[in-house]
Amino acid sequence: MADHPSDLTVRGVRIYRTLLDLKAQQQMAREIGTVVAQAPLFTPRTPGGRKMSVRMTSAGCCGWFSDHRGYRYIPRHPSGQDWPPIPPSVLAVWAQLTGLDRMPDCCLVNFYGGRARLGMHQDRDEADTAWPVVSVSLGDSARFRIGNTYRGGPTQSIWLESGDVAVLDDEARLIYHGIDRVKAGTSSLLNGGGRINLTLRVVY
Ligand code: MD3
Ligand code: FE
Repeated sequence: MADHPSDLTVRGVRIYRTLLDLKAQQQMAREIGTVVAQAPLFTPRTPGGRKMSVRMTSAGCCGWFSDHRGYRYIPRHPSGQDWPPIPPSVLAVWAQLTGLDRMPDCCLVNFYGGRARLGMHQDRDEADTAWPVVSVSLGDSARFRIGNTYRGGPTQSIWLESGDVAVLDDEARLIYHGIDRVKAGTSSLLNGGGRINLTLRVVY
């Protein structure tokens, strides 16, 4: 794979800067628009009862969900409809970067508008966390905070921009991470602004 000069690895998180050029970003944004039209964004609640500021939906055979009963994957959108299929352009990025024959079960779609943020957390709702996670950023730039495999301790922050793709595997797969803020007006990719992050996961 052609290396981009500004690609970098931070605490085991591999970041491919602008892996997607503008045309590829536009294509993916259109395909995610179709997903959102079929499976509208909703506002999950934390187990503590608070509304999350990030709105979410999913594609694939299951979708990530949260309410007072906890975090989990569910087989249908809260509307009762099936989750739409994961778009081919998204599966192609997974295949290219992981080299795996196994395709992801879930593409979680996170939408950040206004002051949305995501607190520091670990991703461990999947049955086997040995599988990698792939993350695609589209739209406005976001401050991504990378911590440690334990809660607390020193962190490092970087900006994720539209078209950047991150791969989380090995020790980075169980690292605490979060999004501190999104900078409005840094991208014109999405109509109405904001940021979309896609995370591809093997769940079962
Ligand atoms: C590190 N999403 O959906 S993407 C999430 O930008 C999530 O919406 C953020 O954290 C976002 O769970 C961060 C980068 C990312 C994604 C998944 C990871 C970093 C990760 C899984 C394990 C470790
Ligand atoms: Fe996460």
